[in-house]
Amino acid sequence: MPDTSMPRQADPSTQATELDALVIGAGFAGMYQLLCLRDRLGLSVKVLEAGDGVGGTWYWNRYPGARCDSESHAYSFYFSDELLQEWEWSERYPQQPEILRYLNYVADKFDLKRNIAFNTRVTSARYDEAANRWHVTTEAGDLYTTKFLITAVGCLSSANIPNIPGLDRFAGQWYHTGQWPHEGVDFTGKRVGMIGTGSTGIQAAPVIAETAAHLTVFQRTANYSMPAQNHPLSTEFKQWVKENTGELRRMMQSTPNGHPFANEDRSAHDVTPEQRNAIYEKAWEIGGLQFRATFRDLLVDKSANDTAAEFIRAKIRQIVKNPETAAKLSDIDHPFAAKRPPIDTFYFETFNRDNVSLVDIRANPIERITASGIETKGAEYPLDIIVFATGFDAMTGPLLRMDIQGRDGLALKEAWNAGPRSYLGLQVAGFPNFFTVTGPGSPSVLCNMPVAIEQHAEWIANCIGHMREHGLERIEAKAESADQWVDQVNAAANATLLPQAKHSWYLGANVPGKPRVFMPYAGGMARYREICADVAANDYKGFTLSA
Ligand code: N01
Repeated sequence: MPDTSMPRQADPSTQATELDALVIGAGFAGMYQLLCLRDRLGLSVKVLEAGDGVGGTWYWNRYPGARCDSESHAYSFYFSDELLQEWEWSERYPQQPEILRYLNYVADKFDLKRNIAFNTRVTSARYDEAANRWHVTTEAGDLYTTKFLITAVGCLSSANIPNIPGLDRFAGQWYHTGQWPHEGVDFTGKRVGMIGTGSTGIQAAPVIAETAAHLTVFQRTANYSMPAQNHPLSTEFKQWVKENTGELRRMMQSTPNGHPFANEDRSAHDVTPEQRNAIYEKAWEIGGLQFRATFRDLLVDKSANDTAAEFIRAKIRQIVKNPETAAKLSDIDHPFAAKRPPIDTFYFETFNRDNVSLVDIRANPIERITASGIETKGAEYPLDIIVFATGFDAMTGPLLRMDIQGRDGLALKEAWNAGPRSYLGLQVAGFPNFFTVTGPGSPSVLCNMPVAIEQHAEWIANCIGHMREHGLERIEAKAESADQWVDQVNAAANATLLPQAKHSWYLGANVPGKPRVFMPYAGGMARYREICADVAANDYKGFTLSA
């Protein structure tokens, strides 16, 4: 269960470690940022990582069924041809243990671990203007000072555990999927309650149901999901990937979502209903996120979107045998893909099992947790284990849980009290020499993450390289550039149906009290890449650089 102990205070006599760059987090982002800064620029770099191994999201999210929804050959680093030739994925969608093995392989191959301090959680970072240095403190009281501070803390790493009255009195076990015990959880013969039906809950339910005596799924918002159609990869496919890495890289860098497939250039209204149905049927058979790419207007035209939404609702009603359960599962209140679309392996089929039931907590909300289970309006559910698949305080949560203070003691929490304001999702005005890899305002979670991460880490390294070449010591986003960028982020979101999902974590709507701001940049990764390149080519316009 989560550790809620207080951080220790820094001992003022502790000697600070001096660095050129300090990176927080050792997932995909922190590892590659380290490599770029250490091996390409020759900087002294340290990565501080709270876990006892590399992996970031894949280190923490060990829940049953955890699997990536990008295809394995795309969910890879593309910076090293040698690595691409060496590594072979076993399945179309890689499972968490395989991704963790991959990241350890990368860390060992590039000798990254020697510059990573594990079990080291950063608690605060303060900018000292006179010295142009950041002072970073860890939970254990270690001190670092660094010229550049780079967060690579992930977008989905701050667990959202709902404040349901009575949880402290629950006599059974409870877990959040994003803080899953390394030794696993034995569900055999247990009555399990799972709250949450996002990508995580949808992946976990079928696996938990295999061993639990009974699984009760507590659903607040019904969700779309498409079959992953996962399968082992053939030798021929693995060979094809190795022979086509250049083309795959080019494609992923030129598509809006960073996947190696393009959106079809046709409207859902260009075809007859029969043709459309056949297209959806084929995409359903292929499985995965390609379903979203069947027509170019699914995310921008509600009537086009309705055709996909209704196809999936009909599939749910077809798969789920109990009509009442099918009705609850298909009563979806938002456009298809306006929330991140989950992909699953037999999620809806799971509700045909005798040991699985669904509770609609929109109609009958959870009132409390008792010593013996969950009480909703009008019913009691005795449980041995509660699984919170309730998601994350996304994008801003991992940054704001650290005490980050920029120029004149400005706290990031204060700067962002009405929602995140960042230039390109890379830098915040008032926080010199501070970069956020895949920060709010960048495409990040709307993109295949390794593609977004490689672009950010390289951009940041190139920027620091440029500063060194030109004798520049400080870079800071201008406030007006951040304001204009926030307007562009809002405009990009408003040109789509994405803001119509009222309960989405893209909007911060899943965390009570969080400002409702659409956080990721929805203008597409390819467009964003061009904007960032243009900024760099024009003397880092929008930033103030000084010697
Ligand atoms: O989290 P979520 P997630 N009472 O926020 C419910 C990535 N990911 O961990 O919709 C009751 O999507 C909440 O209900 P509602 C991926 O980007 C990727 O599932 O707010 N219920 C919702 O049903 C994904 O989008 C992969 O009404 C509460 C659920 O909990 C992101 O992570 C796999 C509640 C949370 O869904 C997050 O996914 C897994 C409350 N108080 C995750 N609070 C792959 O690569 C929340 N909920 C495949």
